[in-house]
Amino acid sequence: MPIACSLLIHALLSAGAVPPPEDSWWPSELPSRVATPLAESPDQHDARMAWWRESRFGLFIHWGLYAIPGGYWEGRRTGGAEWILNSVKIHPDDYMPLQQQFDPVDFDPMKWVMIAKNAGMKYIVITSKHHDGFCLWPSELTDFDVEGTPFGRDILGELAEACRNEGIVLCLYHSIMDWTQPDYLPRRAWDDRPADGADYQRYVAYMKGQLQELVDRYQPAVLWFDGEWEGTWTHEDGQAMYDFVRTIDPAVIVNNRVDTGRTGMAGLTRSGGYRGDFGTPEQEIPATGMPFGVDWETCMTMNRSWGYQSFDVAFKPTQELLRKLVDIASKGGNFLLNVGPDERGRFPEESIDRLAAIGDWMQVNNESIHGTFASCFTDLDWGRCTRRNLPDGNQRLYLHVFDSPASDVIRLPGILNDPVERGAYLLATPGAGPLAVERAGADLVIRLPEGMSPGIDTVLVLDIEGPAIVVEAPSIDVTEPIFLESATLNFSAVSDDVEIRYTLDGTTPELGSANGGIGPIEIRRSATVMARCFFEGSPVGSVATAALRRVEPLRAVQTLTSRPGLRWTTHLGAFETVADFADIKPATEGVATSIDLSMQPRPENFAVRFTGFLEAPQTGVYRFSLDSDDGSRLKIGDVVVVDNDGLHSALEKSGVIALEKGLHPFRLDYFEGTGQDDLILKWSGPNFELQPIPAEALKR
Ligand code: JFZ
Repeated sequence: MPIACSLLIHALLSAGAVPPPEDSWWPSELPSRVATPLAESPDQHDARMAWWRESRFGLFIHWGLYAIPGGYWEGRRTGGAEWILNSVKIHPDDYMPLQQQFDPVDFDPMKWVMIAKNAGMKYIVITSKHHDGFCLWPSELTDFDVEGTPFGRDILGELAEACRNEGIVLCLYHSIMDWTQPDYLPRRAWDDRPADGADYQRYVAYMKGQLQELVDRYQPAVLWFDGEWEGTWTHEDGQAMYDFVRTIDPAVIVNNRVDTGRTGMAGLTRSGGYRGDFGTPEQEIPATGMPFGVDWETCMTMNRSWGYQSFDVAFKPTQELLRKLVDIASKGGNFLLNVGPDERGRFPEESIDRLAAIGDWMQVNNESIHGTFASCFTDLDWGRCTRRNLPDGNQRLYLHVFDSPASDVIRLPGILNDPVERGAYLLATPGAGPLAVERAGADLVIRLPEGMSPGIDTVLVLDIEGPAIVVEAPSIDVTEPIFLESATLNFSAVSDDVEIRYTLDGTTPELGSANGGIGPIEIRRSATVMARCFFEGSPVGSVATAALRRVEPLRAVQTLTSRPGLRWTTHLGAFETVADFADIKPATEGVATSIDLSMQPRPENFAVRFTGFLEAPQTGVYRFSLDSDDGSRLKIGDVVVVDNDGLHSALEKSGVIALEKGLHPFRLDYFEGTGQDDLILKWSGPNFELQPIPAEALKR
């Protein structure tokens, strides 16, 4: 289908072809096409992300051939769900014939869409293709698709239409890893199909062709990539794929698994130019949320599996699922909750029940989720908070009471705004008498209705004057935790209405302690700094602490001569820590003037050691940031400055050390097990920002 057609469908969407919503809130219109998709301004970016940010809640659907075995293979309960081909080591020739059994006679896309919609979900992400390579739409580029099944129907097409009719946004999960497509590499170890003719670049072209089909046929609003972690998919492939899909559909939103910048299960995107519009924490919720402006979506199963397995009945209770939704919204993220339909196309009863119960709550309280943003409080002992800006410049707080408070009041700690006159009320019964709100120093205290038991989550509404100003611990600004002669400290708080008091001897600051609000402070001795805010004479928020240590710089060494470049050696083996290759003799050796993996002897199971000297341009404090996949360790002199050891995906760690001007013995150990590989070392120091170590500083 030509681009003109997807243009038309976007036009239809914005022209209101979607039936008008019956509830008060609805996603902003999907943005229309822009001429230069990749050079978007912050405003254009916000416009593209708006519907997604407002939605907050979506349905993930993992469905494919794997629903037929459903975790059983050859009469045995094997588990594995959508990974069964891999977990049971099934040969593609034994797996692919499942296609002939795929006949989900109960598939009813309208039923699915209504279940999602009634649960308060605004979008659906379904697997167009999972790791097994089977396609849920009739693809021109493969026969391993739904067209070749007894069922024969275009599943994505029918679901897209049902979504369109109900105003649910259709999104697609698309796997990069593909266990059956003949050009995909690496092959599973038990897959003995001849790999001679396999051509990974042709596989990438196949993917692009399929994504073009998907965009043309179904206009997915999100492309949710996955399976990017095998070493064959590179950062360059990721960048190119992101740019490709944004070029064929400038409005599309793309997750960060398109590129190689994801940090494991935590799912956030590392710094360094990695593509992706949002982070993808998996089965977990970031403990403290993310800084404002970082978009993320937690995906989670209701039981333990993504794909269908009849025996997996470990479903989380409704209360837990709903409170996760609220917790995520209170941290500014989206919740993508999964259902694995069975081989007939039915959602498990347990999933249906839970979504219905969530829907009952959302019916009354959805205003406290959709279109809201993160809490202004880091910690509330009675529940969570979400917020919305009101047209008059005031702010609405939704106070989600989870647990029966010990008394009949809840406390909003450290909030300096006054409530607007109306007071607080229950979202479920706005007309009932208002709840009294009183100021108690820096806190607001709200009286709960008598005998209230919160149930899953009772939502109170409180409008406050202007954007929330909440006093917590002051921030202590200091360049590094170690210093040579002296260090400069700065304190700051969110409001000038509070005073900052600090101590340097590890005692809790009191009203009579030194005043931290009058400019920078210089210290010359090691200190445990503690600082706290005071409002009208009383302490507010917690105590901030920082340990600052005065140190001697590591002595430089004298060498008779030094030459440019570090010496490197490579070592072969399946290592799990950097110690494992200490005694393995080198496979190759040479000299490098930059730290990278250009000398890597093979794609997997190898190690590299760099040795020589690092030249510190000045005496001072240096920070080293070491990002590697898998493990690495940096030693300067006898000091382990950064220990990033062990088998892991890309992970950044940093450490500080004070160095005298001159040469210092340097050793960097790195190893790669399997999958992607990466090694990035950067430093910052006296008068320069974090950057790669220049060739001039590397000696031997
Ligand atoms: C991936 C898939 O393999 C899985 O089948 C499902 O689709 C899920 C949503 O995504 O699972 C992953 C991906 C990455 C990690 C763990 C599970 N990881 O990096 O730790």
